[in-house]
Amino acid sequence: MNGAELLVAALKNEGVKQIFGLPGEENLVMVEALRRSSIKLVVTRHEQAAAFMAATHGRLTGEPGVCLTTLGPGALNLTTGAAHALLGAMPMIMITGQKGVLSRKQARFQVVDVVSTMTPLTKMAHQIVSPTTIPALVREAFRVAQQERPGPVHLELPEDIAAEPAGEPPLIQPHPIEVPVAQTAALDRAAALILKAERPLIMLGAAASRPCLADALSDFIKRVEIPFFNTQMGKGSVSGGSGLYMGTAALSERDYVHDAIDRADLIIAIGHDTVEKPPFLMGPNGPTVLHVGYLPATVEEVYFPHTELIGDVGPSLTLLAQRLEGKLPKAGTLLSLRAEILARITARANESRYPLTPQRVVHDVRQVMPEDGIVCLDNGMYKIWFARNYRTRVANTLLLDNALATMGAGLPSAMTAAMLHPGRRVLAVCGDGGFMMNSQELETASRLGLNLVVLVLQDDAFGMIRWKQAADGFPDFGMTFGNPDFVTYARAYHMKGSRVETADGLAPALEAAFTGGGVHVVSVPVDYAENSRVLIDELQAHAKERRG
Ligand SMILES: Cc1ncc(C[n+]2csc(CCOP(=O)(O)OP(=O)(O)O)c2C)c(N)n1
Ligand SMILES: [Mg+2]
Repeated sequence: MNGAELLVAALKNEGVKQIFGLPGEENLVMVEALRRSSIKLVVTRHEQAAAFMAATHGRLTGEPGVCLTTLGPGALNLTTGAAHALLGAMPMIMITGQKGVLSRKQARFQVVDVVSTMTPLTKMAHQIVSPTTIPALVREAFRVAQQERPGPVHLELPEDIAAEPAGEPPLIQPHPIEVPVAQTAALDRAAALILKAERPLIMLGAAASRPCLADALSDFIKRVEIPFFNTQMGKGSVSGGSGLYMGTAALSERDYVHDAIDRADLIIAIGHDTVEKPPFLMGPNGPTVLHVGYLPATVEEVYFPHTELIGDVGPSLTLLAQRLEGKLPKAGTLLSLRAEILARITARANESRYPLTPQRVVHDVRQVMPEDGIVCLDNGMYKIWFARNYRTRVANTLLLDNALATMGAGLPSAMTAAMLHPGRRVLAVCGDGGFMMNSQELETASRLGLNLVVLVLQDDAFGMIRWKQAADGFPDFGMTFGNPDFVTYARAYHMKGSRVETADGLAPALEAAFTGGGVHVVSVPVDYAENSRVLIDELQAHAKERRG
């Protein structure tokens, strides 16, 4: 065995089935080792997409996704994906090539210090300097990537180490990671706090979406019957169809869901991660906050929990429910606000206007997506509308990035979702700005034979920034652009494309696209006048109403 073959064997030992990547000449020994292994090489058209795909694999399965690139330019193209996985707590392994370390036959050609570049963007970044270290390094990389708080790990494999004879060293067998359960004293303290609350409210944050947690969390909510809201990344962690869902905090204050948040005397924040835009702002006079998490909360100006319940969240919640079940007559106090909040949020969702309103887009998408269908958002204005208005009923069926909040991840993340769940409908929702950042991956999606619909919201602008520019009183400048004809663009990739031409045309266009199979691009013109009308004017009027 050479170093690369040993690395591939160690990856296989970790259960890796595919590697997303775009190799260079420094990876050729590794590519040859992959060719002769059972691990599939999924070649993308840009390294950033490979990283987004690997990160989404980590997010959806809990097992690190793996990506591979060359040195220098290829490795640097992984940086945004690394940050996306680091802030989003997605387990991922990045393997990059490098010129030889034992001799420098090409001097400094293409050489940059990738390990140093990756150090602040990962949980661990390491150069492999000898094949002997590979079994331990790979095991350590997977342990670190997977362990709470999950995230990316970088390994650099220089080409001469890849080719170096490695012998047949034994591999290190992985074992499950078990997080300790919260201590009895902490459980008793948390239970006492909840038992005396008059108006309790649960908040589900980003870590509530860990794939292994869905059942225990749903069970806890059902047993204690305390109403809940979620952050954007906590969306979908519990059945949203339950009568306890109060809304999603897509804004930090003054949205309708804040009517409940502002009245709560106790917020049980499960899995909140302060990488997210704050779902509410803690202040000196606010409610008591109990933080429930795998790890203690980071203390911030806007988030400083009064007490914590730290440990494996699922089993800890089960123990907490045993202390609370049937003893919370006031659990549902804030439920009286629910009907009003949800009615305000869904107002005018059926309006027949063309171009379509964002509320109508969300409404129609929900109609064509089955309960287990997966919607993957890129980043733009529509993310706020989907976070506020889209109801989820199955865990991890709305994937969005409210941490790095990078544009360009929508299509690659949907491709991984479609690979992992070939039997489910998968929809990427992108703005015309974000779509064009990684639209070349349409070719990858079609080469992989995926069934996937890509909805492009067309406003010929970086709409979100244009809206903020206007909201902040700046003149309209620098945010508009032209677009290709997206139908022709799709056809150029040998796939189907359609354009929504009427107010009622979106749902049928999506339905036809899903029924037709393969990769299909649907473009829909969107009218963002609703941003200011609802998110500024209407919410300001509502705040005044509440004060008065
Ligand atoms: C990679 C990256 N660049 C820039 C931004 C800042 N940004 C956030 S939203 C946005 C506009 C997105 O435009 P588009 O994709 O067309 O969506 P829209 O808001 O128009 O619906 C920009 C530029 C970002 N989040 N990520
Ligand atoms: Mg746009």
